[in-house]
Amino acid sequence: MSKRPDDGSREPLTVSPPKKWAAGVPAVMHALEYSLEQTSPLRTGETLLTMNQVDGIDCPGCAWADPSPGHRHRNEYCENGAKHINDEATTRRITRDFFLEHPVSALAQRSDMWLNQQGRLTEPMVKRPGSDTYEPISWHDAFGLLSSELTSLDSPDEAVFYTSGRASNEAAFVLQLFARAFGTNNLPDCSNMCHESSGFALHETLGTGKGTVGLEDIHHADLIFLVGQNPGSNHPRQLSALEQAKRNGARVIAVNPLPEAGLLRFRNPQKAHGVIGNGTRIADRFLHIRGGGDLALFQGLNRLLLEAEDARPGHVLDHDFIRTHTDGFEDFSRHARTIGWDDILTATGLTREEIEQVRDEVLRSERVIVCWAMGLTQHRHAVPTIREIVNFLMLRGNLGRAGAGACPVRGHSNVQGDRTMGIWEQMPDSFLDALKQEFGFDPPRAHGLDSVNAIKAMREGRIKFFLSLAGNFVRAAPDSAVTEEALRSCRLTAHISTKLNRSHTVCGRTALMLPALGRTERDFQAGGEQFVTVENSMSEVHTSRGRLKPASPLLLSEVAILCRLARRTLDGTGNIPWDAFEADYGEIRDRISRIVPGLHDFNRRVVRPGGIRLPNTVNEGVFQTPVGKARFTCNAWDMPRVPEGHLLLQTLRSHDQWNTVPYTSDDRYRGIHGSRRVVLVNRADLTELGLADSDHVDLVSVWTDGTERRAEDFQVVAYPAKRGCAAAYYPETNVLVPLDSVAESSNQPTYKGIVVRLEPTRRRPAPASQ
Ligand SMILES: Nc1nc2c(c(=O)[nH]1)N[C@H]1C(S)=C(S)[C@@H](COP(=O)(O)OP(=O)(O)OC[C@H]3O[C@@H](n4cnc5c(=O)[nH]c(N)nc54)[C@H](O)[C@@H]3O)O[C@H]1N2
Ligand SMILES: Nc1nc2c(c(=O)[nH]1)N[C@H]1C(S)=C(S)[C@@H](COP(=O)(O)OP(=O)(O)OC[C@H]3O[C@@H](n4cnc5c(=O)[nH]c(N)nc54)[C@H](O)[C@@H]3O)O[C@H]1N2
Ligand code: SF4
Ligand SMILES: [Mo]
Repeated sequence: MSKRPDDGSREPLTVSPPKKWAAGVPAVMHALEYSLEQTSPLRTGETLLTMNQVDGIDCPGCAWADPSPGHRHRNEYCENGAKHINDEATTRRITRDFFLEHPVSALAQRSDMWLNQQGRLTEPMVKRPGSDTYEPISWHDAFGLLSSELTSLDSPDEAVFYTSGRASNEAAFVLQLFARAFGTNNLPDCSNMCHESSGFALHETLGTGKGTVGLEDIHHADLIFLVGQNPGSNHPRQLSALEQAKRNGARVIAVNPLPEAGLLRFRNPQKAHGVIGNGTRIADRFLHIRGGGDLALFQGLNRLLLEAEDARPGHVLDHDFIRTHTDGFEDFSRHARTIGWDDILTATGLTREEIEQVRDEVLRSERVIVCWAMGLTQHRHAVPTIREIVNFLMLRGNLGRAGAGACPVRGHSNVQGDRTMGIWEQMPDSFLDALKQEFGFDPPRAHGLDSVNAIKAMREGRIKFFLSLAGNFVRAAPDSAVTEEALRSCRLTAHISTKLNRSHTVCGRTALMLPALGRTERDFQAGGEQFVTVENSMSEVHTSRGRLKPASPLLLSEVAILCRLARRTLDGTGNIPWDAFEADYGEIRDRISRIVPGLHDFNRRVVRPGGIRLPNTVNEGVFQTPVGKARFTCNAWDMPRVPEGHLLLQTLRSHDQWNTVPYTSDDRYRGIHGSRRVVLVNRADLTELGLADSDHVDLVSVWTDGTERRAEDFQVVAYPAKRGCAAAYYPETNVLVPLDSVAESSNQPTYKGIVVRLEPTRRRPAPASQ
């Protein structure tokens, strides 16, 4: 049994009732408190006042869209955006002496929170074979090491290049260009673990992997579903958009196994009525669904809509839309009627009346939007679930028109842009052909490795080189112990990062830390001051310009790091002007404009206020599927199978973390303070399991490979979670997620669908060290 790791908890756990509203004045206070702990009032002002403004810094938080230029508030950010930006703008620094005091083996025992709190990385460091300490290395020597490892590989496919969604379009484009010129499509990214299931389902049915709605559509919808997402913590300004939609008469239906604060009521801190009033009710209807029950919910709704059409032919379905734009309706309509109510009610844990009431709301609404996030994508049957949502939208023509459509709410601020730039192990031939034409080399055509398959290949000794552009792969990936062992088997691991994280402590034989400028910082190159571009969840591409002095004179920009590495390694493959790219990012955008459809004249158009909205084919009535139409699909009923005495565990974010990086051990909206090692369980489940509130338990995951995966010593919190459904924080629980437990087709880890049993903790380990 492994020792309980230090999780950074400082206080005993205290629990208060979950909050019934999100934001308001406390949100502003918490943001300021965290910001001032990290940095000075002056720097806080400099970052926050330009955040999300035209010509300012794009928030490095989530991918929610900004209002159009004339409609931005002076403080166009949320509590969490302020925390994210000041976490980067911190005045704390890690210097070379730090690593003398903290060898790698000691850092590996530290919590994710502690590692992040040490501040910004300031110079390149190397851990050499056999050593336990990072030591300084010049950039020149670091590139030498990287390129000699790369050129000594037996095949380019022994290298893996991971990207996290913080990376700018320019850095992402340069990375994929380098990887492909080097000869591999091994370009896994955080999207493999995030919205991959959405991409697969939407591609298959609509011929595009992206959402179809913009902010204006949200404002003018009649009915908005929020399914499997927690906007109060993870997309806080979505609440402002919902508030506006509600003022225009919209109704909101939230579907979630947890009654999240942000789904219930919002007190807008930017408005007087949000500061002193009761705020706006968000969800008019809350469906307390069983985890993994969403496929059955939409199957039930679709069946009810078809039956409503039988009762009133010509009044329910949008026959025009179905006839003109879709394929497969007859098969779907036959199949949908075979899904039985017993199955639907078992999977959802809802009553038939609840689902019928939703049908009535749908029938009253002209314009319907479905928003979703990780609560849908991280299940085994995620792809069929999202396909069923597309069926649901198409039945009443809720696609391709104002105020209606599909809204997968993206996570990282530029995760969507990175894909547009070619960060995908399976880019289509059209993109690769365009690269060939532009740069005169033949990109590899065989699909590369995604995140899960990259770990498997490492485990089998097929990968020798791992480079990561931002992110924290070791903590983001499933099956922590397996992933760590896989990474350690590499000859070289290297991370282009701003802050210290656990991935730096899980080293290949040689390990490199390559510290980069962050988005908040000024970026001067030979061609003058640079800006970068990003794409939000609504396909808007715009600029981001840093304002702060760099954390250290030794930092390089992500683009500079990648261009210098490419120049050292490639020996002239392709006609690629790496020097010119580094000197002036406009040169990169020029090339992008000839490769990515919709980004023509990129340099000129992107600097206009509001930037460029990429065209969405669906909204133009064009469906790029093999049949040239949107496709209805027949999806078999499915739900997670949970044996007696077990619970379905979802692993999720607290209010106070950025993905793998917890900021504090509190989760204000859920009333949890002082510890992240908690598991939220319905009180009736606890009684049935013979457990009591605040008992200490180990979480043990049950998987077909017979291996026992255990996360030790969690405290039980009785919580209004759906019966049978537990929740605990990521990344502490990633150790429980089997590498083979993935969504069908998309290969996305099933972080929200893990079968566990709770075992009383036998022996409480000594308190964690700080
Ligand atoms: N502050 C902050 N903001 C963030 C992030 C962060 O870590 N911190 N991360 C960013 C990233 S990369 C992403 S992808 C997004 C993630 O945004 P979310 O998807 O909101 O993130 P999660 O915390 O994973 O929450 C999932 C939600 O789905 C619900 N859920 C779980 N299982 C099911 C289910 O089976 N059905 C239904 N209907 N609901 C379910 C959970 O109860 C929870 O409310 O947030 C982005 N924004
Ligand atoms: N159990 C479980 N696991 C999950 C999830 C879940 O819901 N449950 N969610 C999944 C999802 S949706 C995602 S997106 C992934 C997230 O996975 P990642 O994107 O890999 O992880 P992050 O925590 O966002 O990465 C944080 C690190 O990025 C670096 N960084 C931050 N800003 C910059 C920058 O500007 N430049 C550079 N070069 N580096 C920077 C810092 O060093 C920081 O430590 O995790 C996935 N894993
Ligand atoms: S909603 Fe997202 S993008 Fe907007 S300020 Fe908050 S964290 Fe940043
Ligand atoms: Mo994500």
